[in-house]
Amino acid sequence: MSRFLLRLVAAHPAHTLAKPQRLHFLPSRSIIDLSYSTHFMDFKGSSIPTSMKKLVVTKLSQNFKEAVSLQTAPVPTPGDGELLVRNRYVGINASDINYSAGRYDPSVTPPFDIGFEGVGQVVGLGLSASSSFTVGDIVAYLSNGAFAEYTVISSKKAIPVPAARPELLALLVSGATAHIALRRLGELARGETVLVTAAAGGTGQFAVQFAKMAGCHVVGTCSSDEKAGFLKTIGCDRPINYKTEDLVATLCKEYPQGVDVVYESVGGSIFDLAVNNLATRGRLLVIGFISGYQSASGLQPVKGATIPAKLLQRSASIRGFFLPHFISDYSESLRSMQEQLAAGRLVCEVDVGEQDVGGRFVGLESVYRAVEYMYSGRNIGKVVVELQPQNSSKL
Ligand code: NAP
Ligand code: X1H
Repeated sequence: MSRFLLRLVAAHPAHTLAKPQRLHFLPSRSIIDLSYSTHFMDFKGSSIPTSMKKLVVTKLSQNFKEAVSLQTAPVPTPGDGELLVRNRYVGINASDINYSAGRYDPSVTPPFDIGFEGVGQVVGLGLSASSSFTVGDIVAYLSNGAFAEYTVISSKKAIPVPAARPELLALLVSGATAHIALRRLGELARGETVLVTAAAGGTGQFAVQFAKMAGCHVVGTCSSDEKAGFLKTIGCDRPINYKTEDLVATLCKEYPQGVDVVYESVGGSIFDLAVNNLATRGRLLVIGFISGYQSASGLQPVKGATIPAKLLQRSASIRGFFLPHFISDYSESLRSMQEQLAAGRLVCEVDVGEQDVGGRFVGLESVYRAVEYMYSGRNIGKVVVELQPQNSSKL
């Protein structure tokens, strides 16, 4: 079994075996008078400040800079069954701007926290969480409010990992989306042709690799020759740089029978192109429509009226996929991907902005730059921001 095996705690009760020393160290902030203090100590003596920086949505907008402000806030206290995590890496997702626009839950009003995923160190525990975790553990998680130096998460959402590695963030949302969507909705068969759009991005890179592993011929779209080169290295049979090659003409010429499956996350004219190039009994997976997210509606017009006729004529189908609807597949999916990563069979490309003019994405301030970087189409792999709180000594 892999040393880096990811486990969902809730799904593995064996992990809840308590070590005796875990039961009597909790830094109960509720009984410490912090009014004259700037730090309190956890039981291993690491220093936790009383205040921290975090990103907060203060105004609903798809313009991330306008919607989100960097604030100073008290470091939160973990309640019963919760952990306080000092974040080391946080993941950027295209949908961060759907979140800041309030599209996820229109009933939620600002201010609210943002950021879907993080990896970091447990620095405090609420009561019952101490039976599963100890201070110093490294955990990855999918939970709201990751764009903060410290985040309180439910211990049920904490995935124990041996080290804080940015590659883990690539698996949590991006990898799991490709793995589960292709498995549940793709119905891939050996020898079929799979088209992946935004193929060199966070989730696209995994779709390319999983389709290849399923014995398919993989076509991937991207916006630069550097991305096309990367796609070759991960097994993409036919990278297409849509900036230098005519996508419509290339597909018509090289795939006249159409493609069997499309992993589609761009939307608009690329969605139309995908519909037009579906093979008989083809499946178009709607993973997202990033080309629309920066608009007021979040949508990008498509040629809707012709879709039913085109599907009928080819017995083709369009299938939507949203990761939270497949949570029952999540634990097994992460386990499988972790095993593949450890065995060297899966590439988790991470982009921490080294090629950006502003340099590496370090610190919460650079989340703005990282979102902008993604939306200007420059990332290769998963966009990740590194956080280095002043008191981070163990990571
Ligand atoms: P990503 O692919 O790492 O980055 C986005 C990529 O899309 C860019 O590198 C760029 O690649 C392209 N792009 C950026 N802005 C664009 C624009 N305005 N118009 C057209 N193309 C643009 O991002 P990600 O976080 O992995 O997300 C990719 C897609 O997957 C999004 O649609 C997202 O919503 C979706 N997603 C869905 C789920 C789900 O549960 N359904 C989960 C995760 C992600 P190129 O220009 O090189 O193609
Ligand atoms: C309850 O199910 C959902 C599904 C999607 C609730 C909200 C959304 C949403 O806001 C999203 C979304 C979420 C994740 C993702 O990777 C892509 C997208 S696109 C999107 C959306 C954008 C504009 C809209 O008008 C509606 C939904």
